[in-house]
Amino acid sequence: MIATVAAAAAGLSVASGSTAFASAGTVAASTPVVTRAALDPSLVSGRGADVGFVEQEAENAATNGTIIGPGTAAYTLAAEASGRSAVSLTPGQYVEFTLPAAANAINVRYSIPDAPTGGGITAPLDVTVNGHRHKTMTLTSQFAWLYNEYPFSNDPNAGVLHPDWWATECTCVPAATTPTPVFPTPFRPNHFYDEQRLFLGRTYQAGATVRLTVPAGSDAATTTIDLMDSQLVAPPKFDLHAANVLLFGADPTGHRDSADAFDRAIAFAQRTHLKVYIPPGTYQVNRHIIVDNVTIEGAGSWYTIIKGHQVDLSPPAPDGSVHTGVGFYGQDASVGGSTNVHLSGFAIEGDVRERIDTDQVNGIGGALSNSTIDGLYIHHTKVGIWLDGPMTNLKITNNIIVDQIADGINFHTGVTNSIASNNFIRNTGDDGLAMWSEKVADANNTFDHNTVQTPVLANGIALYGGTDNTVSNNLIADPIREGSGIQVGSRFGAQAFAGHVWITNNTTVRAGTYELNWKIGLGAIWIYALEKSISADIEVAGDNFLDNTYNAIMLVSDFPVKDLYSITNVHFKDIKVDGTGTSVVSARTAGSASFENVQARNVGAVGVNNCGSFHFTPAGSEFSLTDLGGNTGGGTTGPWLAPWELPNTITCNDRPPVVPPPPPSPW
Ligand SMILES: [Ca+2]
Repeated sequence: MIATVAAAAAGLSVASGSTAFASAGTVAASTPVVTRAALDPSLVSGRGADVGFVEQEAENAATNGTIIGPGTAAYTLAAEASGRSAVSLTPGQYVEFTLPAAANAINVRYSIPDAPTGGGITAPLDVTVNGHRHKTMTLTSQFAWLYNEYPFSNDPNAGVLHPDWWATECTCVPAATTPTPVFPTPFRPNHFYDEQRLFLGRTYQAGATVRLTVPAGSDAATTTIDLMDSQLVAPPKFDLHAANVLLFGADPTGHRDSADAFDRAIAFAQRTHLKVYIPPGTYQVNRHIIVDNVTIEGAGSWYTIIKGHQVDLSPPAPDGSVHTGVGFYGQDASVGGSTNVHLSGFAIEGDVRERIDTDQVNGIGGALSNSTIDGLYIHHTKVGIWLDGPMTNLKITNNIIVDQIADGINFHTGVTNSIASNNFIRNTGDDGLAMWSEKVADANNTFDHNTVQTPVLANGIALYGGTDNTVSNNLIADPIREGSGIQVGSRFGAQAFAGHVWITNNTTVRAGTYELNWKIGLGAIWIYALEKSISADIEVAGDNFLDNTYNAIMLVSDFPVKDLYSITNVHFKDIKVDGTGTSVVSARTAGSASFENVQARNVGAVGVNNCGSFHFTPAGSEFSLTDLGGNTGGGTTGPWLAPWELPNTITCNDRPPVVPPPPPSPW
């Protein structure tokens, strides 16, 4: 039951023509349009996470509401939506999905307005299945809506947080400008969406209709539905041969704090070499559970919910945290870290509503060597999984990490021989997946077959330094601002890149954001020399860059360091570029790269935008391209890699007109 692109177009036409139908109350159920990252699944086959749910975009469903987007401008509801489009409903309106496969559970991604003074509101959403009222969900914007400059604010009325910082809106430093510019409020609103899971109470077959209706009287002036996921959740798992937390006093109703009971169960399990089992229920935990040499299994992430509220710490903790909250933490690396920890089959529901970088309020933290994290659902924490190494041999598999204040997963400081595979990451407030080689290099790690969607800030996947790391078979969609699909950057005090960097068989779509400070478009992949030259062996092979908002490939050094750092030893091979708003390659650095079998089509500007390091001497650009053959295709300006561009013809135009490409199609 995989719909085609043609069916998707049909779905759109039903939706867009729905107003006339709506007045007669006869909107027909549409053919289900299943997508992955808002694309026909056949276009991303074999890439990204294999998840247990199917995605349907609201903009492809039946509705009497209003389709918003597509649009990529930061600080807009459309840009943060999957596929850059969603459906906005006023009270009384609905969107209706037809199940493409049997399902007993749904997940709704939505946005409702903030309170006038911040802090969020709640609002109802009625769910009917096959015309029968099932339940009213209580939507919330308490975890959405950030404003202003880093590290952001929950106050929509606040003036600029850092008047002594350069602001792109006025192209000035407000505190040093007369008269002092005043920016309209809310200033830089973002992080609009949230998502919520719901059991349907029974299994419905393919063809059943799930209608989401905003009831009359909702406090939300508009309720925007981005998408619905549906799935057939397996029954809960039971383990009778384990240390059951209920026997140690845990409360599955969520009324009493269960943290001490968890500690007792873990201590018993460590003594007796049993697993810890957490049966179905909601368990209140408002602090870190320290884990070492223990296996903790839930009944499944839909059944076993570990949920906490944020707690103020006064005085601050030794690590600087001023809050704590629910999280499973290994011992700190400074005392040796933890080992042999295995966590699986439960949800962590945090309560993080603001970004405080010194707070350890992550879902999983600490140092976890020789360990596994599998099948968790991590929601509303600061970072889903933030490791502070040195540590080694961690496997992170099959997790869903959504609605985070900062990153999805970060390998920070000396994480080695570890892998994150088949994870699904959506709506992070910073990089979806990152390796940050601060102080000590991350080495021999792999991010493989993950899906990353709609990071509202920064990149889908980012490598900041490191040795012999791999990013493979991932699917990355819809980065929104100050980042892009994949970044390889010498930034944030990271150790230099060394050995190889393999970026292989990934697909990006609708990537390449508008860099608000530089006021130029970024590439879907961007290699960025900010603090060091980049000269490791970078192999970019087998990747597909689809529907690139600007260029597909960018190599850049920041302008103030353009004569200090270069990017060399980069090799692109077996690449498909389907649609660029501007060029295929944008080079804004000294250095070189080779290209072999890089096929491009629907290119919106000259194939290579070559600025080099901006000296514009008669010798040509400071950046050279090597044509190793097989580089075909192009756009309205001719072949993308034409002989006249080689090896270093200056073609510098950072802001050419953007030609929106057609939707991606089978190659
Ligand atoms: Ca959408």
